[in-house]
Amino acid sequence: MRLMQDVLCGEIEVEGTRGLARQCRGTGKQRSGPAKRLSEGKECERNMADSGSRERTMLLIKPDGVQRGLVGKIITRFEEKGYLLVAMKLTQASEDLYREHYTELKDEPFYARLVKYLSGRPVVPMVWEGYNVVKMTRLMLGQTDPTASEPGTIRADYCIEAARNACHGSDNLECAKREINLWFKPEELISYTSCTHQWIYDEH
Ligand code: IDP
Ligand code: MG
Repeated sequence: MRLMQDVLCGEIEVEGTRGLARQCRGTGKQRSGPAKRLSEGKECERNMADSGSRERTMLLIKPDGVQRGLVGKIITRFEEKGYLLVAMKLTQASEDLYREHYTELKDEPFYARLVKYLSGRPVVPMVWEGYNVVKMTRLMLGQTDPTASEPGTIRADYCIEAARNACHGSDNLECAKREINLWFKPEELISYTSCTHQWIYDEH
């Protein structure tokens, strides 16, 4: 399958996301309780260095999204936008993995409940690639609280509560790199060029 695609489209090997300077953890993200945090929605605008059409982000369809049959609908939004799927699997992750994934939230009152909710349940982690994909994914998801999200976003269209908001998207490039490494082995990331690339990007 991959060989066929390489022949048809021309393989371009790109490993990981470019332009990463710091780890996600320890970037001084300040939190002062759920009410303020839910209205922030700005952290994804940090460190948006332009890494071109090969920028990558981590998207995770959470247990509620899987159980409610939203996997196909969510994937379709990213495909129709023009982003490239470079990794995906159905899996059940451990508490330890979620503690690591959400380490910056460990002091939040909802942290233990969040980790327990997610652990051992079917979820679909994915990696998507494309220009400005980290920031655009956050915009496509909407706010953490679905009631604060704009209609047309995934969380506004499909969800009601923050604790059941269907999917996770990386906050910024550093987070994206850390999360991709946490959820996927290097060999699970497929580097290729879509036949549609030239119809999506004006690159020479
Ligand atoms: P994000 O997913 O929009 O980036 P974060 O602040 O990183 O939001 O929080 C991670 C997840 O924790 C959220 O997606 C949501 O499921 C859950 N969460 C966030 N705030 C609350 C809350 O106030 N009550 C319950 N769950 C919350
Ligand atoms: Mg987050």
